[in-house]
Amino acid sequence: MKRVLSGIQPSGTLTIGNYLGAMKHFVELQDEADCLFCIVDLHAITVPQDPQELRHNSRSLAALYLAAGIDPKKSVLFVQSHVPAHAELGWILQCIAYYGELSRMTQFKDKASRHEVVTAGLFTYPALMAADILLYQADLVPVGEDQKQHLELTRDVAERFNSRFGETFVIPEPMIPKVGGRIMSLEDPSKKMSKSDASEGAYISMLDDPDVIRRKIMRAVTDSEREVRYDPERKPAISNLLTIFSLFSGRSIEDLEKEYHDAGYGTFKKALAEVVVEALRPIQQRYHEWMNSPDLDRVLREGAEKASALAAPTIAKVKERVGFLS
Ligand code: ATP
Ligand code: LTN
Repeated sequence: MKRVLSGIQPSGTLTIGNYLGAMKHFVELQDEADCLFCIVDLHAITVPQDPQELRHNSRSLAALYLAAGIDPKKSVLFVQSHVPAHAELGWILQCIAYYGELSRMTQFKDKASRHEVVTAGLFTYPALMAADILLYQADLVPVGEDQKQHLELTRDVAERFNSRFGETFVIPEPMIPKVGGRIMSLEDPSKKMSKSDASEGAYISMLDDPDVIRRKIMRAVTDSEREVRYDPERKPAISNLLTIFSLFSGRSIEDLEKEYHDAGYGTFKKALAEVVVEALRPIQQRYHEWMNSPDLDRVLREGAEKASALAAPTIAKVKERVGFLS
């Protein structure tokens, strides 16, 4: 069986972009692969986080994973900081990764331009992400399109380590959905939908109330011309809404184009809002059940134990290979 690992930052409430680009696929993969899913709190602190809020966001993300369908009997769900080997391997890989290659990361350049203080951790972030993946010898990493460059770096660092110290790491492959790998902002279809966007109207959170979802969709920007047609070049906003509609309803884009071509944007958006509201309703309900259950903390405790045991042989081998005293 293939080993799968992915991570999400507890840096705010997940958007439907995170869900359609990543989490939905995690749930599907559980039946065919040996999966680990991580709440990457060490990554979250690369930008300032309020301690109280970070604790809440980490629990909340765990509850969302479970509510979306991650089954702790099939997958290992854990918090990154509960397994110290991530930080240990992260440091070692910082000493393998080059300054030059880290400087080329577009996520770093983008985040650095948006924050007043730029920490050293934000810069070396990709080396820690490489550690998350390589520690478990993952074959496949399901992520949204924005993570492609980080995955390439992970592969380069793993190959460099292997050629310098001998075969140690499996070289992982990214797994990026053909449709939904990059859900765009509702206010600016040239930008990706992001949970840390300054404007709430840009994204739909997984926990938004039905009325908020309806309002955000009705206010979403559209394109010139009136027809509902999939054309990402000329009609990026409507194409993004069609993608969201298709992924939540399971209907093909062609089918939706046929039904809504001449219906007008208003009718199309109303139907889309109902599809999103109904798709999120059961997830939101299970989310609140998990948040109020002591089982949530038990799942994370057990997840940390399982992940630590899986990480132990790799971190031991790495330390031996680089020449640390045992
Ligand atoms: P932040 O805005 O706080 O940096 P984010 O919204 O980009 O965060 P992450 O925690 O960094 O979210 O990402 C979790 C997963 O969701 C990753 O696999 C990422 O590629 C995916 N993802 C994020 N945004 C989108 C999007 N707009 N469309 C599809 N997938 C996405
Ligand atoms: N960098 C990713 C989050 C992340 C991740 C990982 C994804 C951290 N570690 C390991 C896949 C595998 C992000 O910003 N979305």
